[in-house]
Amino acid sequence: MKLDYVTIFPAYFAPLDLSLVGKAVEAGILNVGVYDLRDWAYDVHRSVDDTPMGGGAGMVMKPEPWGQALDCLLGIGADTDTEVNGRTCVIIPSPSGELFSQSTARELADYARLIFACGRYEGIDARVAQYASSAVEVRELSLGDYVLNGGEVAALAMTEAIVRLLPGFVGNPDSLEEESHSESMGSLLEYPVYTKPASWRGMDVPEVLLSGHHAKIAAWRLNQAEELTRMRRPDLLGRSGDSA
Ligand code: JET
Repeated sequence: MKLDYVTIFPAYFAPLDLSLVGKAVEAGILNVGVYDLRDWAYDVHRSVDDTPMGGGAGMVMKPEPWGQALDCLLGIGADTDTEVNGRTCVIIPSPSGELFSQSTARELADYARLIFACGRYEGIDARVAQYASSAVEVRELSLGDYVLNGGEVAALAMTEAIVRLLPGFVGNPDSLEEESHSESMGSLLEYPVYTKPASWRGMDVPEVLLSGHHAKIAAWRLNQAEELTRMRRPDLLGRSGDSA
């Protein structure tokens, strides 16, 4: 998979060299490119923003640098073979996007190439998404109902959710199966987990976990997961397994 990030703050993506993404790059299953939008801003001040048409507060990202950046990354108008075999999706993190979820991560893990367009200020001129969607799939995606200063942190979060699903990634394949929001857990949150010591600062690990009785342990975990979900995320109950 190829992951590209277009941003006015390339330094935000330094963490990609660490952790799981860095390991995936080393393992050769991932290729990462970080691009400074200003490299495609050709006026003297290399400006990327302008006042909103129709008035209002704040600034809007100009379409021209984004158009140049996308043409370049998608190989439009060039005699190069930069188009990757398989599907490409341009992802625009946005508080106005559709909600990003585990099922979105699973869908995106099947693409050959993802291009994250990280907006700032009041957003990117709406014609940019319209233009890109004539060439490739475009998805505006939101992490949740809150506002960030730009798409960078959201792009990193989505990246981590997607990359850990790539084949040949996480060491223990079972660890992907039982966690919250995975298929096999339905739409339940993960049950509480414990490790040694059996007693710590006056608190004991639930006795059933020391019993070695696998059926009882499974029943206890399911009950805990249901209880936790009822308390913290009642919105998840009564949903089918693939929606979380
Ligand atoms: C976000 C993502 O805040 C979030 O995304 C970053 C952001 C901030 C400001 C503007 C912006 O523009 C996007 C755009 O899309 C067409 O113009 C993006 C909150 N939850 N998830």
